[in-house]
Amino acid sequence: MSLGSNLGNRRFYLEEAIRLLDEAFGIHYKALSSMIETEPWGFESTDKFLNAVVMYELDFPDIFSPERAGEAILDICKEIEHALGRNSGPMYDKDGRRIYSSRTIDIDILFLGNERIETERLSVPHRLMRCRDFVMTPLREIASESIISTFKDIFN
Ligand code: PH2
Ligand code: MG
Ligand code: MG
Repeated sequence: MSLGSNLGNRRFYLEEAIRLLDEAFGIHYKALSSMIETEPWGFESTDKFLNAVVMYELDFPDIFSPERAGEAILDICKEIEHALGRNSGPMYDKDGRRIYSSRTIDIDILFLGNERIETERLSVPHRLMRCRDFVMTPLREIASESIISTFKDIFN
């Protein structure tokens, strides 16, 4: 998962998000990248980001489809974002393009094992990560061999 904050005590929000993810999943994360300061990507703001990537080793019952597991994880991410004061949902311009804004915390799913998922709410692997250094730099620190070899196009 990718974590980003550019409002308030950014390190606190990242650490608190990780603590709440550990609590929600009932396990400690498997790997955590360094926290890096980055310029806002895709929108104008003087508020720089703190970004990190965290990895969990999650087991879902076999009766869960990857889509259902992914959406359950997405719900957990959204709940934690809300609990940490992220107030607005996604906004779009008149052409349907995403408008980004500053936030206390953003938690995005990057991969779910080797799955590829497309639902109305979720695309996995995350569509934009390969053009986002703020994701790829911390991700490269912790990505498993299995993820790197399955998604060579992303890591190239
Ligand atoms: N997240 C965005 C848009 N732009 N820029 C940086 N540096 N870090 C982010 O986490 C980020 C962004 C959309 O979620
Ligand atoms: Mg995001
Ligand atoms: Mg998000």
